Amino acid sequence: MYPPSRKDFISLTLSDPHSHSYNNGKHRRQSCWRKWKQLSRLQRSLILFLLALLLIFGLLSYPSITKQWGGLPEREDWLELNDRELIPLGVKPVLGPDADKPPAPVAGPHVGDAVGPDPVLEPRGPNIPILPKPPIKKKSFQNKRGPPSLQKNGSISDTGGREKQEQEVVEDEDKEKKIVSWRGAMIEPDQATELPPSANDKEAAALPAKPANTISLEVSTGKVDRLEAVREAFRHAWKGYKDHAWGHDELKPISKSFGEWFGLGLTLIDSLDTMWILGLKEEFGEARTWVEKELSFSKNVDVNLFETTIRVLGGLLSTYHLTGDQLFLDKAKDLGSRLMPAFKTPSKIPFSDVNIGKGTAHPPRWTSDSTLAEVTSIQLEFRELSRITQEPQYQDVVNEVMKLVHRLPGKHDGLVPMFINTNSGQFTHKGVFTLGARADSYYEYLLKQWIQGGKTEDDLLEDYLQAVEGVKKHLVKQTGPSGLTFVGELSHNRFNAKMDHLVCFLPGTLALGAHNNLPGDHMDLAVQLMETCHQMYTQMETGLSPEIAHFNLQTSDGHDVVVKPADRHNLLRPETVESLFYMYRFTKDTKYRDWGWEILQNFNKYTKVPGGGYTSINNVRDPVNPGPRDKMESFFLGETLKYLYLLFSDDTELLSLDKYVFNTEAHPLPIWPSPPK
Ligand code: DMJ
Repeated sequence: MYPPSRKDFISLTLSDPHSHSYNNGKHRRQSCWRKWKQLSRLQRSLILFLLALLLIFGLLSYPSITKQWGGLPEREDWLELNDRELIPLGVKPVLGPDADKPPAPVAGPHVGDAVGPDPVLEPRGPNIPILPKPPIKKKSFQNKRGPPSLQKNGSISDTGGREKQEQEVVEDEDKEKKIVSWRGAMIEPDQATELPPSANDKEAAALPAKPANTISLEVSTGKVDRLEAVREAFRHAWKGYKDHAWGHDELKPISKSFGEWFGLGLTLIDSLDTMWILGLKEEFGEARTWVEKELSFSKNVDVNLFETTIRVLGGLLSTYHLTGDQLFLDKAKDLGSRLMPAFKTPSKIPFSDVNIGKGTAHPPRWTSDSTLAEVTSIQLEFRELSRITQEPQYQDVVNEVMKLVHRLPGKHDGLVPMFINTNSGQFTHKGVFTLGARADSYYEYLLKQWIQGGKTEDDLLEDYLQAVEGVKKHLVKQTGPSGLTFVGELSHNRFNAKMDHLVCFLPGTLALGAHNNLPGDHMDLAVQLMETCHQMYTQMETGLSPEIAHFNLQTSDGHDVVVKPADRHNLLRPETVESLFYMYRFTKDTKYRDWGWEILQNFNKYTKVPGGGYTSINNVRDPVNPGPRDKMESFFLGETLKYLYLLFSDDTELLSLDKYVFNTEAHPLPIWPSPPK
């Protein structure tokens, strides 16, 4: 049930059916006065005192109440709110003499004739957040990575040379309300994001602002060492983490502080295998020392089963496989056993949260449901833990979940609802189907478990194939203006042309399936969706994708992609570069590399923080003031930079997709050898 809207609330308060006539009002006022006079002086003083108190509280709380009202749609963003204001693509910031004029009307299904002023254009404080990058300290790099089988001599670079001078984000935007998004994207209110002005700031402020699309990006493979550019980005991110958040979960790069989620050094563990793959030995060495000396799971803390499994358990297992270092396996075993209480539920569908110190587990405070993607995307890691330790209990509990979901009624041509109840083991909130938040990695893990296990588990394959058919039948549509293929959502038989950036994992997964001999039309769909995910970046003024895009189904002229104000943020997510990596590996079409290269450059331009770290931003439509959010998600190092590196690497034996399967946090796990016949 939605909370009442501000309009409803006001009309409820003001409209009293018994007070419409003037006379009635007059009589009521007179009788009120008589009653007031009958009260004792003490009673009257008390009432007046209370009224004064109420007035003061009302005045004090007014700004926060209005802010909360403003924030309601964001909190509900997966729940299909259709009344948000939309920003059509192509409406660019108007600078210069036309700045005062309203933007031209834009046609499209979500935008009426009279489009109000673009919220992006609202006046803000001083702009120009971009500064020239300080000179880069060149580091010598030893090209050795991975276990002996992965270590190669010789150049792994595309080319020599250096990246063009980058520019960085240094200034904060207006602060936004707290919203909760998905998968590690707990978006907090911006904190202390303003940096002290420096001489450089002043210099930069004098520069004219350039929208992203006027800056020519270096897309040729001939001039730039793209692999070194990824390493440089990683070193920069790591420097911020090391200087200000060492051993903590996440860096807040603007305020030069840290955020704690589970208190497990999330960024450090998520980054371990990336450092190994990128050949950053020094950084890897210091992180290993921290794992050895400081990392302890014996602490009274509630962790989210899914997030801890994909990031920490997955990170430890993958690092163990790459390095052969027993330390990481010991830590993985310790953590795995501490997560097991989550599965002690009446239905065997695990609870979302576990206290790894106390050995207790519970669902979220407000429900006994678990999220479907969460309970079905921990299998690769638990199954691998069992294989490597020869202790079957981990595999048993997660296989049980898959078996239950496999035979559960309530699917729609293979599509699953977003929630499942831990008591009854039944789907709840039925009728809403998405490939985005809360369901995404269910589909990904069907295919990947099948591949991990040597393509023998038929139920997994059957569910995957059926789901892809369901996606094609119910969720895939084309935009009116240019025929872009996208995956929308279904809500009680009503189609919603909305696609989360999270869905951009799908081209990669479909391509992986086709590579494993699944139907060829999966690859056709992958190619089309990859194009759409690319467009979600290129059609934005910063060249970075919003968190959610809406698509125009009308066969009129107009824009294909529409972004609502609440969805304009970018959290440094990996899904598009992940899919670009798969697409390049399987097609060798260099356009995919060029697309990834553009994304890296735009991350450098709009999200790189001087001194160290990258930050999520508030507004991909505003290249002048993208609005740093002061948070670097662990998956930026764990996934985004890793996939970019693998995309640019010519070494296809570096994590061959016939030998490894990547978990949903980009941690490679081995495909199991087939049992001897
Ligand atoms: C990561 O934690 C994983 O990729 C997950 O599957 C989805 N969300 C984030 C990245 O966007």
